[in-house]
Amino acid sequence: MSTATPSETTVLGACPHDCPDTCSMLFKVREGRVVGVQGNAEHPFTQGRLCAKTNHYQERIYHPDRVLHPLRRVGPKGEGRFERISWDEALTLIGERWRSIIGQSGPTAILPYGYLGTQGLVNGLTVGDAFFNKLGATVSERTFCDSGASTAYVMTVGPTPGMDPESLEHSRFIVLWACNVLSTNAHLWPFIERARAKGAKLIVIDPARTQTATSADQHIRVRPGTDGALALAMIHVVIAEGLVDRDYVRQHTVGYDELAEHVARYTPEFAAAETGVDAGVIRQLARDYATTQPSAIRIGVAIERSAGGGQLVRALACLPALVGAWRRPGGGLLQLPLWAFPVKWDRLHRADLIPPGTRVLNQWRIGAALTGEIPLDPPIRSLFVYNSNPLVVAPDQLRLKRGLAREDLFTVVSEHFLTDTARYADLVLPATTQAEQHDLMFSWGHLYLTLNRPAITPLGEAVPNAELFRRLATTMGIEDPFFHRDDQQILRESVDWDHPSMQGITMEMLEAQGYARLSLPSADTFAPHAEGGFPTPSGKVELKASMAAGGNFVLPTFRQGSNEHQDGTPVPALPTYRPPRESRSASPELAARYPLAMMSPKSHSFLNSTYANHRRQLSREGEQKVFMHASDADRRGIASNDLVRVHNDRGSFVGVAKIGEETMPGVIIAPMGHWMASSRAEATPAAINPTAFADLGCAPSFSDNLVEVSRA
Ligand SMILES: Nc1nc2c(c(=O)[nH]1)N[C@H]1C(S)=C(S)[C@@H](COP(=O)(O)OP(=O)(O)OC[C@H]3O[C@@H](n4cnc5c(=O)[nH]c(N)nc54)[C@H](O)[C@@H]3O)O[C@H]1N2
Ligand SMILES: Nc1nc2c(c(=O)[nH]1)N[C@H]1C(S)=C(S)[C@@H](COP(=O)(O)OP(=O)(O)OC[C@H]3O[C@@H](n4cnc5c(=O)[nH]c(N)nc54)[C@H](O)[C@@H]3O)O[C@H]1N2
Ligand SMILES: [Mo]
Repeated sequence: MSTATPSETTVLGACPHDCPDTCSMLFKVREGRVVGVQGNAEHPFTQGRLCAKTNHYQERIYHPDRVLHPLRRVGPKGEGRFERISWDEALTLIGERWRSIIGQSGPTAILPYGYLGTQGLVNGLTVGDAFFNKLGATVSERTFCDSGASTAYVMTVGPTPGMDPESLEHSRFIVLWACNVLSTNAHLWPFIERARAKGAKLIVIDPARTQTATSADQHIRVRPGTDGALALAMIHVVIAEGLVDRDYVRQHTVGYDELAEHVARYTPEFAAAETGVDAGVIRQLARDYATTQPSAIRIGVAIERSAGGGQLVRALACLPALVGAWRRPGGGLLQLPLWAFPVKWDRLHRADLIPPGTRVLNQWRIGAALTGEIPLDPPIRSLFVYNSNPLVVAPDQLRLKRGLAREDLFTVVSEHFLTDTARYADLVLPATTQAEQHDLMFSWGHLYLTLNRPAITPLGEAVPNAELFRRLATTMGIEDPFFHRDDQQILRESVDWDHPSMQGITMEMLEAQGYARLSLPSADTFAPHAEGGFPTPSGKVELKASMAAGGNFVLPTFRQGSNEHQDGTPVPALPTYRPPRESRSASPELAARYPLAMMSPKSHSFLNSTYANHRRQLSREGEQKVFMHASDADRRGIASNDLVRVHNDRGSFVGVAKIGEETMPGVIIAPMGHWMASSRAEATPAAINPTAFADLGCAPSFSDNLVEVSRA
């Protein structure tokens, strides 16, 4: 803690959010109160800036609607009427209900549901896993985010950090593919700009004309979910025109000959018909990408969200090896630098405690699981939600709402606010914000560990998630000291401090400086695969993937345990185009009824559904928008600012039409994040999103979604 003025102190913190940037955040504290926050100017990635979401983080801490005490429902489910009770009463109630449910139905009748409300190693993704595994609850499979792309990436290049994001500054040709950097990864932008100042060209591939796209040198608009055809046509051109780095391919890849034969069919003309991109543009893109070295591809999480999303990422992971982009700093593929962090995931989630044979339920299926449409024996009798707002982030909203309304379902939600989901709870438990808790953050967008120190004492009776699970362990009579470790102990035991990439990094140094770069070469010299050395079974880039032989699987990072749950679905060993499941070519009958493709990307001012109840962010975002192209709007007699109903067989929601060039013909965009409670007709895009998985890693398929729009 360093003193700024006699009355004001600055506490080194870290942004808690599920975002690649994981900013080093300074809390300004006066008389025990956070009076402001700011980005840490010393942090090489944060560079003194926060974002539209977190610039006023103190407004979240002291928001008048914050839940600060345990609450018990007094009205009907969903109405949101609660009375204050004590922690003792709340825990006693949970203990009684769970013991009775376990006695009658067994522990799998309890379903945990958590995601990334906060991202730290102490209070984040895995905070409840050990407890629920010990209890024997149903295992919640979490494939919300990047599970498909990660599976494809690991199948091709292995779990490598890949490019250092900061080394983008040395790139000469940068492709942002399904990635809205200026909104979702804003602190990467300065590195891109530095590269451009040195002459680099920036290409954005996105159906939407985002701010990122308008800031680029070239914007290539593809129909959602057809990118696989484009990527494979790029490989086709690179090979057909002799632009392959033969030396690199010979030394560091396997399966080249088979790939070359396989992609013969994916001509630019084929891709043009699928994507809507001119064949000449595709040829030029491939040539420039291959010949302007070092070239870099940055993929967004949105890349995976269609039936062929996994195979698309397979193709994209092949490209840098084919053109030798990995040879130099600034070349290669940027996916999740998360792979660089030596986190001891097994010590966090303790999959070893899962009783053999325990059932697994994917989080996308929660609606159908709660309503019984997925037959479960025993049925789910209790739901425990933390770090997540499933009513807004999971698909199948209407079914989930029905499931949550079940009188016999005992639902507990740990939250900052009475979210849509929390309104259906029997008990709501108050959670601390980042200013009130201790944590250590990895990042999935840069190579720094960041420590968050508590700036203030918890408000009201709020507790950090880690404390919540210590209390629950006591309630359920779990005495094993593992479940009663304090935050410092958890924090120390979550990282492999002896790992080479932790050399020179100590807790003391983190406490003094707030962050530390992993012990890796500097971004100016970091070219991890200049000499190959890929962490795949063959040690090479697997253009033909040996891991495909095992069928579809979910990486342990997204599902506790290992790959024993491979479902045997055949996975092509060579990257293969698959059109969107909901498209004219794959489902003509559906496309006749629902001719428009919908995407629901991130909102600029919200973080998923977080901040969608803050006046500042809500007034900036406005109400739910539905972007349409004029050609689609005219045909339907829709004018800008008309209320429109977006619908398909799964459901509907209402939004305000915005007509213009933000989107392309045939595609509508409904940004995600608004709460049901503040939406018209109490529904959001989640009401019509599909529950179908993408081809790899059980990823969502939100960009593979046909709809119709009419005036409301
Ligand atoms: N402001 C803000 N920042 C965030 C978040 C947030 O909610 N708000 N969420 C955080 C999280 S959890 C994540 S996972 C990341 C996500 O980061 P991104 O992946 O960058 O986010 P999205 O907005 O979902 O999608 C990016 C772009 O992909 C486009 N897109 C969608 N489908 C396709 C497709 O099939 N092909 C192509 N070529 N483009 C497509 C969309 O139009 C969108 O402009 O952002 C993180 N950062
Ligand atoms: N339509 C559509 N749906 C999507 C996506 C999309 O692009 N489009 N993106 C998907 C992706 S990539 C992701 S990552 C998921 C995100 O899904 P979630 O991780 O569920 O995201 P949030 O909506 O931010 O919900 C997090 C909740 O946790 C609460 N919270 C914050 N901190 C704490 C804490 O310390 N303790 C507790 N107990 N609670 C806390 C917040 O108040 C918030 O309500 O959504 C997925 N769903
Ligand atoms: Mo995400």
